Amino acid sequence: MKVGIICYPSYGGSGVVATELGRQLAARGHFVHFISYDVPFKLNTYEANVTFHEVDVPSYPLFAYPPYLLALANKVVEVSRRYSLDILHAHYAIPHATCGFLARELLGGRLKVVTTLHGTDVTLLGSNPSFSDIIRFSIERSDGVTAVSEDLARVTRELFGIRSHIEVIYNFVDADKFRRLEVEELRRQICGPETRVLVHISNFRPVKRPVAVIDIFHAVQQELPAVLLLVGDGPEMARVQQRVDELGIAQHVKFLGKQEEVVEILSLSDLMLLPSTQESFGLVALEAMACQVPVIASRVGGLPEVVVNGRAGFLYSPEDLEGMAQGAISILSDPALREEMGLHARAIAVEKFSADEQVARYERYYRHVLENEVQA
Ligand code: GMT
Repeated sequence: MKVGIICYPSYGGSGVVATELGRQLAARGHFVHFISYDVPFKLNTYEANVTFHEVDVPSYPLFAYPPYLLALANKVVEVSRRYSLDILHAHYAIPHATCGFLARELLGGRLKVVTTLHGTDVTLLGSNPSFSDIIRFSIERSDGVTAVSEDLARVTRELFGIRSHIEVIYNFVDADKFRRLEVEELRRQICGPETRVLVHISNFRPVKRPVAVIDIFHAVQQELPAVLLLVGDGPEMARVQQRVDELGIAQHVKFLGKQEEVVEILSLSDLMLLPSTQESFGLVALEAMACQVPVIASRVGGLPEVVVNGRAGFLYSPEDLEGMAQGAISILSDPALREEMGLHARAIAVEKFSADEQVARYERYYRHVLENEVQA
């Protein structure tokens, strides 16, 4: 198949999933065309069967806001004509599903559009009156719609009253790449043998609650020798730094900034903290699990489908920071429990969320859409 993929190229789960899906499809012999304003950050090397097409938005004195959607749709049409795309896979509803609709109209219907909903496109933007109608319209006009968890499919149906089928295809992890590495030497450089290593990886948006991460860590660190690795950057970073200073724990918190590769960091880690207010799936939790890192997380959205409570970590209501700290302490103070949970977490990642299985499901779904077999 010839597949166009439109996604956000910067840091963020939807871009990571879209890029990894494209690479896996290309490895299976499909021709994949990424179309975006920049090269997706995980697409950092030559890949057979993969082409990137950059969208340029011309500046013009009348454009207070550059019309990216229009330039993107125009580029999709151009690429589709040149390479005879079969499928356009839009990751994230805004503006990509809308772009799919526009491009298909411009091509007189000669393109099938599959939209994958990733979470905040529905849960945050979907309830914003500035976008809700266009999101509903774009979802309803897609030829096929997938969601990354059962919970997200349910929320989408409830929020928009959508009655057509939404196919749930879970996010996935390359379990050969995401595996626990031997990093004892590196770990020795970071902390002493008794020190526990906690990690939080995100884009530091309010929905991730990185300030709560600091509070949970502080409670843990009062009971056990511990360090916290913070990976990523974003709008909450200044508040995070302020909280670290207020609590006087700067020497225990390491700011690592944005990192392209996190397998080594996860391999150093004993526990991940993810106290988000909302999480449609929690890709970063799955990556941690694949590296045998148990997860303490909020019982929200799709997280219970990923972090199996009591096996891969513990889930709490998002307000229950005290519970999260106690859960972290119980895992970190019992090496056998930590090890056992790590192994369970890896087993769940491999058995339920393997790239092979989920990518094959996307392939099957594309074929259904191409054959017009999408259930109404
Ligand atoms: O989590 C983010 O801030 C980024 C966002 C995105 O769209 O890139 O992530 C969403 O999509 C990811 C990939 O499907 C999911 O793993 C995340 O759970 C989801 N984030 C939220 O629902 C908050």
